[in-house]
Amino acid sequence: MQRKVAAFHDISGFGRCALTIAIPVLAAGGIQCCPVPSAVLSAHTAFKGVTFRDLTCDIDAFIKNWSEIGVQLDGIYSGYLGSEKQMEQVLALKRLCGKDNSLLIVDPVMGDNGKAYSIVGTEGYIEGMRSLCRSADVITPNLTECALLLGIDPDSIENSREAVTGYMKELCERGAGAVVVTGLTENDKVGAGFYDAESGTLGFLFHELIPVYYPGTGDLFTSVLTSSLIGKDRTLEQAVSDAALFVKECAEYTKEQGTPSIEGVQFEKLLYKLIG
Ligand code: PXL
Repeated sequence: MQRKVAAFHDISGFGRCALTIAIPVLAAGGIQCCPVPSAVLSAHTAFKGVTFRDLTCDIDAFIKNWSEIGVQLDGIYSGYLGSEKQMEQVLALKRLCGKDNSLLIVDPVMGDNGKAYSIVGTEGYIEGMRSLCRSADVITPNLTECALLLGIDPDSIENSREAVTGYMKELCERGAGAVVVTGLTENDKVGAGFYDAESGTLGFLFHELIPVYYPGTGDLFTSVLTSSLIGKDRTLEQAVSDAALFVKECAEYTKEQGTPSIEGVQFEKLLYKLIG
């Protein structure tokens, strides 16, 4: 049976992030992606003057309708959320439409490079994301998001394997099933750490750093991870490896093509690598 995953993210018309990445990547992995648009923006928020329409008011009825028409999900994958209330709506979606063994994968999108995104207006938003992460099977914060979740000043978060192991274990103690920390650096390499509390699996994976910052690579990483875990029954370690490799290949290709970094990575011509 083909698997179904709800992708609860914004749709940003320009700039490659959120649903414009999740839908094609999950589809390439053979999954039926069912989008729940958290907000509609003209472009992602690194651009100037973007429009923003929050869709929180529509989502209770949206989920109620899915439950009435019998939508049964193998996974719920959340990313950029438009409001605190949406964190509860992600949980309601799992309760009402998730199969018994459905996976909740939460990318706690809140910031990058030591800075919170504009959507993170209040401590309530961060507290809501902490609470959502406590119910998740897998969370994929970058180091900035790790700091926000743990209440550490993002400027003093540490990048060492030892420190990141401690952060991952603490996030699992608070309730997450497994944690993948993205965007780590080590000797001119970039990579991720992963820890699964149930199996005790702990590891780090690094590869060559492509020296350009592209927005949306976190969304690409977690979309590939979700596609590998749910669509291909890969282990956490294999899924982290699939995701890291694909992001690296897309960044390398985009750098060769020389498109503006603010437009994100060109993943479209490489999607075929995710098929099968
Ligand atoms: O890539 C995360 C993301 C998702 N959605 C919107 C964003 C960003 C990052 O800037 O602006 C709207």
